[in-house]
Amino acid sequence: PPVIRREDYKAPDWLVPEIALDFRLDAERTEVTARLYVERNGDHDRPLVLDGEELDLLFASVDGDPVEVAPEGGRLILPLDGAKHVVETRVAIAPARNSQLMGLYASGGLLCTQCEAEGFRRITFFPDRPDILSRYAVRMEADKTLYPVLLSNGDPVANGEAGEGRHWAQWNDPFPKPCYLFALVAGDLACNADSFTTMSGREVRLGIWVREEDLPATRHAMAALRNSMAWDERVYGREYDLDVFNIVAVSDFNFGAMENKGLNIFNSRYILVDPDTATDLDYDAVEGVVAHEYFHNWSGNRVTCRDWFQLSLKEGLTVYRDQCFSADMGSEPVKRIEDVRLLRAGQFPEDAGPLAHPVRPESYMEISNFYTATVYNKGAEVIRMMAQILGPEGFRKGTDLYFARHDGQAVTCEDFVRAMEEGGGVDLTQFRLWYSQAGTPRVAATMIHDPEHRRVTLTLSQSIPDTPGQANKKPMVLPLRTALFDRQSGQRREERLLMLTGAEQSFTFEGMTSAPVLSINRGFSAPVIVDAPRTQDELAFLSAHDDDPFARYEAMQQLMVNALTEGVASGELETGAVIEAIRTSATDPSLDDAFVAEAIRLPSEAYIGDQMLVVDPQGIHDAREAMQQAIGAALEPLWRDLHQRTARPAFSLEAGDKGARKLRNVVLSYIAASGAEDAAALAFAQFDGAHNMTERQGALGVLANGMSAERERALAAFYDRYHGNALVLDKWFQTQALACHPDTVEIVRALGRHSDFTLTNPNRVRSLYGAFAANQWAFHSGGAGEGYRLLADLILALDPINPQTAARMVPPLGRWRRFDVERGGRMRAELERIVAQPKLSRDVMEQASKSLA
Ligand code: B3K
Ligand code: ZN
Repeated sequence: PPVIRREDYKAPDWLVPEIALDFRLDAERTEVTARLYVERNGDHDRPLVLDGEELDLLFASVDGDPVEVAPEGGRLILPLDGAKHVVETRVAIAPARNSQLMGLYASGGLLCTQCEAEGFRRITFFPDRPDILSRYAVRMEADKTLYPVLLSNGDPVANGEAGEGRHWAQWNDPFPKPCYLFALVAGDLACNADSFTTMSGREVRLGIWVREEDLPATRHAMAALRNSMAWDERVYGREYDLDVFNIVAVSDFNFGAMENKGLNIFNSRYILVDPDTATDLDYDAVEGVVAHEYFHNWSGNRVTCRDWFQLSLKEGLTVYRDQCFSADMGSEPVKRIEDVRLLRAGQFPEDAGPLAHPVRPESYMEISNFYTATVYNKGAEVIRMMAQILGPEGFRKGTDLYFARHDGQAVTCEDFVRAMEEGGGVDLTQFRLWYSQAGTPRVAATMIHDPEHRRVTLTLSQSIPDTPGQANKKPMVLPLRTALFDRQSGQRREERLLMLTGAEQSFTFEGMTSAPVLSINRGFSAPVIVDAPRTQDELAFLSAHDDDPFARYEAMQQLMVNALTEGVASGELETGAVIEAIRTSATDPSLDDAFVAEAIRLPSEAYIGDQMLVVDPQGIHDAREAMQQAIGAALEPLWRDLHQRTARPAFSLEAGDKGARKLRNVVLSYIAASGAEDAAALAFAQFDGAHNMTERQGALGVLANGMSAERERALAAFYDRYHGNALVLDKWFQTQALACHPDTVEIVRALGRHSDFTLTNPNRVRSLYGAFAANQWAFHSGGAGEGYRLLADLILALDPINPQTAARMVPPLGRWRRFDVERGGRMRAELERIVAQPKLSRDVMEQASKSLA
C-alpha cells in the first residue's frame, strides 16, 4: 500500500464552502445526492478530485449540465474552468452490506454513520480531508415505520410527509465542519430529553436516543453530559454553540464513540449503565467518554486538524481534558493511578515495539491504525506536562489564545504549541521534541549525600531508546516533581519541579544532615521510566509515608515488582516486605478504600513482564500466584474482616460505596488465593447475593480463575440470567478469556464457536479475543503456539468483514522480540502467515508487515 507522509502536505486545490445532501434512505439501497459548491483555492489549473469508495455512481453534473465520468481508482476527477462551480453527484450505497462499519451502515434496525477518519467517501464523492470545512444542509427521507426518527448535525429546520408511508426531515448545521464530523441516524428510537442553560443563558435541548427499553439506563450518561457542559464553561470558558445536542447509542461500533457535530454516536457500552448490568468501571467509562466526546466540540470541532498527522492535536488535548474532568468528579489520586496504569499497559509497550511512532506520526499507510495509545494517551501526557510547566493561569491563557485564534480553522500541533508559548510566556522549543521523538525516555537517578556540607547531590541522566526509523535522539524536557524525605523523622523537604533538559544534570539540596529517601516523578509528572536505586526498605518507607498519593502507590508497586522479578530470576520469592507493606496500607485509617484497593493489588503479569529483558510468562505467573497466595494466607483474618466491612445493604454510586466495592473485590481475590477451604463458597455467595454488577463480576472473575464446581455453576447462572443483554454477555465471554485457567486456550477456541459469538459485532470480538491476547499467561502458554494461531486465525477471518477491528488484534503478535526464541519464532510465523494472505486489507497489512520488521 502507498505511504502517506506528513512532509507532503499541500493545501487543497478546491474548497467546498457549502454542501447539500439528500438521502433516500433504505437499508438495502440508499441513494445519496450531493450538491457541492466548490471554489478554486489559489491560482492553478488542476482538476477537482473527489474521493470515493464502494460507491455506485448514478449521475453527475457540473453547473446543471450532466457529465460523463467514471471513477478512477474510486476517485472522480473533474476538470473545471472557472473559479466557482456547482457539482452534483448521485450514488447508490448498500448500508445493510456494510460490515466494515465505516460510512453509512445498519446496526440493529438503525441506520447510522461513522466517518472519521475517511468514511465520508463511502457515502458520497467528496474531497475527504479534514482541512475542507463546509456548511451542511441535509435532507433525509425514509420509511416512517422503520425510521420514525431522523437525525443529523446542527438544528432541525423542517420535516414533512413524503407519501407512500415515507417522511422527510431537514437539518442544517451553521458551523462549517470537516466531513469526518458528518453524521446521520435513522431509526425507531426513544429519547431521554433534558435541557441545559449555558453560561450566556441559552437553552440547549439535550437528547439521548436509545431503544425504548434502554431509556432508564441513560440517566448516568445524561448527568455526565450536563456536568461536562458546566465543567467546560467553568474550567475552559467554553460554551456550547448549537440549540440541540443529541447522542445516539448503537450496538455495532468500531470503537468507543464519535464526536460528530451536535450528534454524537456512541458504542452503547458507553451510554447504557444500571447497577444490575454495569460495573463501577463501566459507570466511570460512561462519564469519561461522554465528557470526552462533548469536549471535542471545542477541541476538535470548532478547532480541527489540518491533516491526520495532527490527530493528537484534538485527541491528546481532549483526553487530557476528560481525565481532569473525571478527576474533578471523583478521586483525583485514584484517577491518576488508573490513567498511569493504562498508559503503562497500552502505551509503553507500543513505544517499545515495532509499531512505535511519535505523538505526531511522520507517515502512515492506513490512518485508522494511528488511533493509538501514543496519539491519545501519550498525547494527553504531553499536554499535562505543558500544563505543569505553564501553571494553571498560564495554561488557561494558552488555551484561551488557542481557541480564540484558531476558531473555525483546521490547524496543526505546532499551532497549539505556539499558542501555549505565547499565552503562557514560555519557550517550548526543546519541548516540541515530545511530538517528534518516539520511545519512552528513561531516567537514571543517583544520589550522593555529603554529611560534612549537609548537602545532597541528585544526578539525573536521560536516554531515549531507538525506535523504528529513529536513532540517536536528542535529550528532551522532562519535568520531574521531586521530594526528599528524612528517614528518621519521616519529614519531607519542600517539593521541587526539576526540569531535566540535558543528557545529564545535577541538582543539589542543602541542609540535609542525613541521607534522605528519594521520591521522584511524583504524580507521574513525566511519562518516563525512572531507574532510581532504592532499597526495599526505602520503598516500604515511601509506601507508608509519602504524602503524594501517586508516589505512595508507585513505591508499593516498585516494591512488589522488585520482589516478583527477583523471584522469577532466582526461583526464590521474598514475600515478607511486600506483606508488611500491604498490611500497613490496608490498615491505615487515613486512606480511603479506593486508594487501598489500588495500592495493595499486585501488578499485572504483563507489567511484570515489561520490566524483564525476556518475558517469562510461566515464571511470572508462578511467582505472582505464589505471592498472591502468601499475601492471602498471611493476612487472612484481615481480608475476612475487610470483606465483611465492605459489604453494603444497598447500592449507591457514592464515592465511599464505590471504593468499598473496589476493595471488596481485591480482598476476595486474596481470600481465594489463601487457599482457604471455604473460598469458592464465599466467592459464590458474593456472586449470587450481589445487588450490583461490580461485585457479581468481581466474584465471577475470582471463580473463573479456579477449578471449583462453583466456577461452572456461576458461569452457567450468569449466562442464564444475562444472555439476552449483549453488553453483559460480553462480560461472560471476557471473564473466561481473562481467566488464569490451564485450559484457557481451549475455552476461548470453544467460545469462538459459541452460538452467541459473532464476528460482526466489534464488542463481542474484543471481549473474547482482545481479552485473550491480553491474558499473558494464557496467550503465551501452550508449547506449540496454539494461542498465537488462534489469534491469527481470527485476524484472517475478520479481515474481510471488518479490517479496522482485525488490525487492532495484530499488535499482541508483534511483541515477538520480547519473548524467548521459540515463542518469538512462533509469533513471527503467524505474522508471516498473515502477510502471505492474498487480498489482505491495507489495515492488517500495515500492522502485520511493520510488526515483522
Ligand atoms: N474521534 C473518534 C475516534 C475515531 C476513530 C476512527 N478510526 C472518537 C474519539 O476519539 O473521541
Ligand atoms: Zn477523541
